[in-house]
Amino acid sequence: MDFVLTEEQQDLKETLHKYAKEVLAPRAVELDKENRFPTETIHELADQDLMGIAYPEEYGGAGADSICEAIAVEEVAYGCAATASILTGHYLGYDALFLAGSEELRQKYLRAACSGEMLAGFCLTEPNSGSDAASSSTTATADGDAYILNGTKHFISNAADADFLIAFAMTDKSKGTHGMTAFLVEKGTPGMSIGAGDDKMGIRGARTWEVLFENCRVPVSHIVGEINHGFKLAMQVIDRGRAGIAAMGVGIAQAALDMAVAYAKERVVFGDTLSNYQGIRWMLAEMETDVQAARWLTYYAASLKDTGRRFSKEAACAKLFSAEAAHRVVDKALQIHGGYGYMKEYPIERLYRDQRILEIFEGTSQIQKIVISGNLLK
Ligand code: COS
Repeated sequence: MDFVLTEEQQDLKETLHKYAKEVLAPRAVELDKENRFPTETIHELADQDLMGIAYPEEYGGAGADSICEAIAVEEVAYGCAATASILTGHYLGYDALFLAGSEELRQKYLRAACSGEMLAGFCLTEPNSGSDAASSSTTATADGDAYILNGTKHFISNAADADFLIAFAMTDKSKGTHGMTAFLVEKGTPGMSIGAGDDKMGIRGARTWEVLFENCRVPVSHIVGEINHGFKLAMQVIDRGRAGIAAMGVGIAQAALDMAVAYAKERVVFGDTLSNYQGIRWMLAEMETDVQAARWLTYYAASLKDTGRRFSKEAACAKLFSAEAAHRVVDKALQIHGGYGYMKEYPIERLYRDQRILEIFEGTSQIQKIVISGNLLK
């Protein structure tokens, strides 16, 4: 057990921290205003080997460990939460291929996704099926050497820009969680179309979309894993993704804390800087404690990703705590900024909006509590 980052992890952290501050943070303002997907930034992330940082080199990844992946997400989120969300959405999009894809699918799609030549998306949520993921009404019906998909997905990250989506559909509705299957659907497949884009409160550059399947024919060779094993696969992928959302929380919280410290040192009230008032100091101390606790829970959950054993509880603990810690930290940072914190010219206003999704996507905080308590009581 070692609480010190390795040299590789520390170097990565420093390099990306600089990139986040100098390049991503200025761009974040514009992405938020324009609700624009940052294609140029995604190419830069690929150039820095981040698109598949913790996946094996034989599949186009960088072969680093999952703590490096958490550090990458944390630092990207430090500069731009929307860009970090695109990155985690990409990992979530192709992770099923890594866990259960055929060698043919891995060689073609996993390799391209890890190296950044292709962008991926995870296509599970529907208008009437979010937390209750098994209540999906998208169907896949066998037809010779293919399955025909019909249904509507929504809130799908990266969808319009993705080269492929891993879509989940019911192959046997009567079997519930044992009747769902995962399919790889390539961009341009007849019958799949991208519907309306969402106008979100925060992480606005990380566009999400409606995806429509209308008699969309997907070859049997594009099934990921086994028929009717898609629900468990989706849950495994989401467990692994939750460590990434926790890392986003750490990055956003650290950014807000740094802004609060800088502001407290320069803002003068009643003849002294804010930093010399005990009320402000106590807030900063609580924020730092939240950031540290979230970071170590996150790195711990991330480290379990590499063990291959199930870590649903630890991932849910990290996601729950980090998302709520980020909420507390950003809220206090905004309070320290006073009226300026409420204004769009200060980035804290955007962080306040960006943070909020962490308590909702990849399982709400309430779902994390179901997972954690379920593990304690089984
Ligand atoms: N890893 C592996 N298997 C899992 C699993 C996981 N994380 N979670 C559930 N399973 C398995 C269970 O072991 C069970 O298997 P058996 O029937 O063989 O025993 C099966 O899947 C069904 O599990 P369960 O009965 O717990 O399913 P529920 O429908 O009750 O749902 C929750 C469980 C609520 C935990 C799940 O639906 C969930 O996480 N929902 C949130 C989904 C989400 O995050 N959506 C956001 C989309 S991505 S932005």
